[in-house]
Amino acid sequence: MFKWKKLGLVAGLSLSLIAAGCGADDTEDADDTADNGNDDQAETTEGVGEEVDYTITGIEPGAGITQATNTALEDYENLAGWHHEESSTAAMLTELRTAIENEEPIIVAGWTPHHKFAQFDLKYLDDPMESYGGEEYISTIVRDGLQEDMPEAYEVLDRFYWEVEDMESIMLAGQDMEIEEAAEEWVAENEDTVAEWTEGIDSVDGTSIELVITPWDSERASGNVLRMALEDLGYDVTITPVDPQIVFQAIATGDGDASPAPWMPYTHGDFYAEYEGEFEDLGENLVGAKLGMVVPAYMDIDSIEDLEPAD
Ligand code: PBE
Repeated sequence: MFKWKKLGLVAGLSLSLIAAGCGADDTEDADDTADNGNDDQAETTEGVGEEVDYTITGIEPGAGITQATNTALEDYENLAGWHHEESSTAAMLTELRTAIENEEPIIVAGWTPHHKFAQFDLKYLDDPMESYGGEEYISTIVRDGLQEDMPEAYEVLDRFYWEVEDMESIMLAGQDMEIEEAAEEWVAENEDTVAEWTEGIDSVDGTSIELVITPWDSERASGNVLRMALEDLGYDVTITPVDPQIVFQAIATGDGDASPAPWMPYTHGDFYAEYEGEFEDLGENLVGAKLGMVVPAYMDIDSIEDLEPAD
């Protein structure tokens, strides 16, 4: 369908414009028109789609962004016949790095905050259908009753708030060391910020608290920073990484005490809705998060809408 729209535009160009230098493309488009788009040999060869084998390189099946990418494949008619390769964040990052080293095209499921934006020159493709939502925030949720049971921890969790750059700096440092260590360094260098979360709150005597996170570096960063803030007050902190859906289940059932991991309102919105009313939402701990299709900046494509269908 998209192809016909494009051909229509080409046909609408004035002859003088065509004569002025769109020659090479027009020859191929003319061929496509002539064979009704049914001939394999007449496919355009310079399209980004063909170059990336009509594939979006994705991550873990349980991630919110994996759902969003599947939604995009349904929302955009021009992605007909495209394939979403689900794998793991590590595999996606390896493929991204390899592509960039060879200056090859690649389209990945990507998100902010993430260190890949500090390491590589990347851009988000426009998403006019908003298949990936818009701007996201990350929320802190706690189990019902936490305020009564652990008022000191509740207060820290309620105050916990930081910036995209903070989280990203830990993720980046975590490339060369354990993320726990990177978080410890960040805490040492940002005492004032951490003090805003803990100042004036009474200490406790080894009370156990369980933080539930998702298994990505972004939440390993926030989880470990929170762990240190709570340990500073005398808590004995356990961090449990699980899939996004299980985060909500754990907090709703009280198996876990608190989580700084929900990406909202879109990424984990379905899971949130499933357990809504069974946990307490303490609001944003970070704003300016984002998801989408991400490509190296050298690629000559700006919108998901401009990708060509595979069939
Ligand atoms: N992420 C990172 C997760 C949440 C944090 C964007 C990969 C997800 O898609 O669920």
